[in-house]
Amino acid sequence: MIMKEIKREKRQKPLIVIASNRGPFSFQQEENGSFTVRRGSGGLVTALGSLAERYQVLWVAAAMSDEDRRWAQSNEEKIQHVEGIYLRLIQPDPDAYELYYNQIANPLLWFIQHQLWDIPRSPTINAETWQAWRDGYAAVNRQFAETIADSVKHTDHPVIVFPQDYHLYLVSGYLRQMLGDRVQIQPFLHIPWPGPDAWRILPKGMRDAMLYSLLGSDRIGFQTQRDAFNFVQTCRFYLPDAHSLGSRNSINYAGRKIEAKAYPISVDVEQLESLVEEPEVRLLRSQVLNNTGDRKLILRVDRVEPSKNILRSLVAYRALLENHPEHHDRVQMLALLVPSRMEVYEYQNYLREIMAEAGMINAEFSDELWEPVRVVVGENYHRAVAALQLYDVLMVNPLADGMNLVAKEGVLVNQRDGVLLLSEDAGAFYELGEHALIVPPFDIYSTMEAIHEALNMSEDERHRRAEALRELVRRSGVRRWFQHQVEDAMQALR
Ligand code: GDG
Repeated sequence: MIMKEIKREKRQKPLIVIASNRGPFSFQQEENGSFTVRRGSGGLVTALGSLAERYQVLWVAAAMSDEDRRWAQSNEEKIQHVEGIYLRLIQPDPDAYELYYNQIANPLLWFIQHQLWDIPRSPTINAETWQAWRDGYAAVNRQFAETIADSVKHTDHPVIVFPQDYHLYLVSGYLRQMLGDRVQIQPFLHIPWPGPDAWRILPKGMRDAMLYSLLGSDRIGFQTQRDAFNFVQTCRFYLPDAHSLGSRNSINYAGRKIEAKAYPISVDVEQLESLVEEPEVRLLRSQVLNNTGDRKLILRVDRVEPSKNILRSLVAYRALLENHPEHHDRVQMLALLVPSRMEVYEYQNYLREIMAEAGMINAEFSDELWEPVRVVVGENYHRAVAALQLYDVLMVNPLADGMNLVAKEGVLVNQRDGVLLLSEDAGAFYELGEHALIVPPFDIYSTMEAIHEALNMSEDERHRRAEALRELVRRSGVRRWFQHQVEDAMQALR
């Protein structure tokens, strides 16, 4: 019924299918049984907002909570129209989902792609890993593909499917088997794609399945050229029948040409520029200001995540206070940390180490008026945006990061001509690096020197750099990011 509706409506327009682990909405059930919808904050939701007027959009995602599941079960129709988007939630078997999410995607793939393994000790691939791969990762990916195939089977529109990120590497292959060439398949990977060496950790059976599946796509979107290039090299290195004929940006496989292309993600410029005017953000801004006083603010905003390299920035800050006592009582470091994967031992432990290091810095350097570093753990996006307006130095020093949106948000909303300290291993480096101070993520000495340089930078230079950065972000934007991907897929449909 709903598919017939999709069919009648906007007849000539392509149907865009987004597939992602987490969907754009969450549901809450009220006492009277009805559901209220809460819109997620991800960039893709925003990007689609404007596209939904021009295209039909179907979003397939996994139900995240019992209420999401109840919402999905309460509807006779499998696909519902919610805020301009058609939505279909899959309900994986909880055991399969656990294996897919907590055994393969988050520990194994995330750790390989951010190169976080301490390889003399881990990982150990054992029978459980293989079972998690088959009964978890592959099974849930197949369920996504089956759901997409079922949702589009009656439409005569051109269909473009955009599977998102490392949770769904096997969707392209399954979909190609199920639907043949009648769909365009174009995954986008939000996280880094490392070179061939990093992938030796993944056993050949899993690696081949993942790479061959991705080669079932028409083109694959990455954050940077570097990721796209690494993907091409990985395929050439491991797959004897994948070639790169006269191009660094595509693979020829099974008579088809699969493009690897960079689409750097960005932020919602309009939304952020209006958010900073909201009363709640203003209030939080004055709280941050009260706390910092007239000291210079060195800020970082991250999930508690080892790849963000929070600990080394604290160590570098300690080195600054040791080597440059002129900054005592003139600076404050503020780390706004969003809890993430707190059930995982490595993440808990990482947070403990951060708190201990911050505590030691305060123990050593504070006086009755000055608290050298504050670490605030909790979720508050408005507070993050408020603080980003006030930094003198923004510390973005990840070991590996697909893009890092904090860097882009920061330079857009900052009001103090603050200086961006940016790791050369953040995707954002390729767009913003020219006007930032570059910090090599492992090098604490250079990081300390960069903080010192930023704190001493002339107003003119700060202004020049900050203006250039702001303009770069203003000219991009998340709508354009997605529009480029849609245009490329449309081009191929013609
Ligand atoms: C992955 C990739 C890639 C901050 N405080 C809160 C909060 N934030 C916002 C930030 C920013 C977002 O969360 C974090 O985005 P990042 O890009 O910095 O990092 P990841 O979460 O690792 O994102 C990354 C991104 O995907 C997009 O492709 O750039 O490389 O790793 O917008 O301002 N959000 C909420 N509460 C807070 O307290 N909800």
